[in-house]
Amino acid sequence: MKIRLYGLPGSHPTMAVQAMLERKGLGFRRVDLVPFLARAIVRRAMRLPQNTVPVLAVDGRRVQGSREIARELDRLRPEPPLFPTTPDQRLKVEEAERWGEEELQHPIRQISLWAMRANRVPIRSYMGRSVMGVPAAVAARLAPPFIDRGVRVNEATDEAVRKNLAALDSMLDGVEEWIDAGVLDGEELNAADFQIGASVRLLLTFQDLRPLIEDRPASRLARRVVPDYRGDAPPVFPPAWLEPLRSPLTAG
Ligand SMILES: N[C@@H](CCC(=O)N[C@@H](CS)C(=O)NCC(=O)O)C(=O)O
Repeated sequence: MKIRLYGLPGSHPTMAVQAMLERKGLGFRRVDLVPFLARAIVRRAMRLPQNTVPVLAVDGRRVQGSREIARELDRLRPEPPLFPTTPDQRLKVEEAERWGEEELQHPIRQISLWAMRANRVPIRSYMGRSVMGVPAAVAARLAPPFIDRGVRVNEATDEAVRKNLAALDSMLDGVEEWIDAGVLDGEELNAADFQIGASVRLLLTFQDLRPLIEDRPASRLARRVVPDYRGDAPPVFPPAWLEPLRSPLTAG
């Protein structure tokens, strides 16, 4: 079986799928596309309905979207399972996974894109050796206009990012309620752990966010899901935007 994972440098849903593939012990090759060009490649060349990554190709057959791919991986290799077998428990994991994809993933995408536009230097650190055959050092130099477009398309405005950072504490509280309830961070990692953990793990690559969240159970889960996440960004967010994370009880 030949498996390829198409992604983007730094992409958290791509990392969620990568971690699931590794957990399943499935051999694969990761191919990172050029940001923004990926849209045309995925939509036109691959003829997929959405213009986003991750895309998994299994012997040439393509599956798009982190949630769809999780189900495909369970079909391809049932053990260890990504979803619980009891219907009641499965529903809970599916709800957490849905929230991770629909509610958590995008604010974190906006935060990351905003940070990459504010300081281009760390872009290189999020890349592997090459991006679509272009050496990473060159790809990093070419990246800024693509990042700018990503910022526009994803509406990663100052206002949105400030709002997302203010909401982060309560989002992580929600993750921790699921951990307490045994839906997340159980003995066996499930699809929701990967979906949510990879997103929180991306936040931990930002030096100014890291000390504010790293001791939280949600961050411990994130490191369990993805022990090593490529990328490291120096402080970039205006201190006032981080205030709600420093003193969550007085924020608002
Ligand atoms: N929510 C979907 C979509 C993920 C998504 O939006 N991926 C971003 C990268 S994190 C993307 O492909 N963006 C296209 C681009 O920036 O050109 C999933 O989990 O698969």
